[in-house]
Amino acid sequence: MVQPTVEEVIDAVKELKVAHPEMGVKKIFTEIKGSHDDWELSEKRVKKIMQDNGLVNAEAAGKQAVEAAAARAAGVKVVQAKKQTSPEPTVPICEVYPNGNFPVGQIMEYNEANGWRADSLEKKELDKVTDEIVAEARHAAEAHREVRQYIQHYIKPGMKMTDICETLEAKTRQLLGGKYMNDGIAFPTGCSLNNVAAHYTPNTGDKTVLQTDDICKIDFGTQVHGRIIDSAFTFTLNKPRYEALMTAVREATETGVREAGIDVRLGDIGAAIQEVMESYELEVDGKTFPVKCVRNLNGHSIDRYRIHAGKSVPIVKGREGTKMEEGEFYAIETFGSTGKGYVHEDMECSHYMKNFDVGHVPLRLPKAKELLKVIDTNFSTLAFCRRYLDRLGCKQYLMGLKNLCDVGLVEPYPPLCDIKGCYTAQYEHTLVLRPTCKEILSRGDDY
Ligand SMILES: [Co+2]
Repeated sequence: MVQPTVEEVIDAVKELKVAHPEMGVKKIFTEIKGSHDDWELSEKRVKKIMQDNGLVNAEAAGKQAVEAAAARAAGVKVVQAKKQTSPEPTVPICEVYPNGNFPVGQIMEYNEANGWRADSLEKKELDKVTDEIVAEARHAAEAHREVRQYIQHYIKPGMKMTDICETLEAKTRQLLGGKYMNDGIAFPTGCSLNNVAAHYTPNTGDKTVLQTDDICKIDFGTQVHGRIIDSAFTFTLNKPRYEALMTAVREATETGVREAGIDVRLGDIGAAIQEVMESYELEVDGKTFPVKCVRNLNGHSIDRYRIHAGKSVPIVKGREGTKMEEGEFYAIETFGSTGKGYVHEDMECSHYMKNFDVGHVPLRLPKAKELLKVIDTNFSTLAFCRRYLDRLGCKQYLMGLKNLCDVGLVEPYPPLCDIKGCYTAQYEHTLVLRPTCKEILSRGDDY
């Protein structure tokens, strides 16, 4: 008989916990004795070692053991997780989840026709193959949740929009920074106000201040290795005034999220969204307005480093017969308006993005060449705004930028506005159509 070391006992316990996380002390002791008949070991000692090493709590110990075993198999040292700070998050997300087990989004089962996928062995195998990609998106999603809950507490009446955006972006950089393109920022922080539905972020020098009666769409993106989370909510300092409009849009987006699925026709999703959205009205300053879908805005498929990957998800009924497919990522976003329900480009442009498909274009203007190099290095095909160029130290770049737009290398995305005096709201989630289930990556306890 030999006396096993503490480490040997821990290893034996963990091995059992991997397969049977629910196993208690008594059973574990019996099992160990069974497989190590030369060990001189008492149940009391096993119990003590388990207690001392946090292996008693069945679920936690099981999960810990699974992670440790997986890490050992991969030759990785298990790193101690840091705790996120609150109410202001300051710890990089990768240090809170050092073993890469980022929080899973909300899981929704597919409807009847695809119900079989949840239990299909083949689909489960496929799920494992794509798990690494999904893990990157979950990493970005966790940053999104932390940043948005922080900014909601940070915003106070009288703040400049510039301050709100820069604080939000600095927080993303802190939580994702260092390793990823533009420090994990996927696109500029939208903070479109009132009749402006999308694509407004202040340019340098913009002194716009958030007013109590403003209704602001905070639309920002995070990304890890190009896996983008595109998610938005509506913010106001006067909730009672806009409650009905915000509820309409939140419910409309939820409808889109619920309807999305493999083989679902995009047009059918639009019809379902419209029905919910347009069942609401908003009474404001003694006048009643029907809530309309903004019919020329839509959700979209997302690909790596590509915010709009080609498929659009309409938010009104139509004839779009294209279907969603397995493995696709989608941003489901809806916009409600008390105006025309139609947006046009207006105001100074702040958003720009390199055209994903365009190849080499010869440039004559040295300023344009110089700027293109900055864009390729810092943003690649991710969207950026003028403030990002300013903070990189670019000077007098507007001519060069115009040239890049003129030759089609870069696309400008000006603010999108409904008629003056109206109000618009937006909610948006990013989801992935996994082989076995739908995962709402950006789901949080706020929306
Ligand atoms: Co979007």
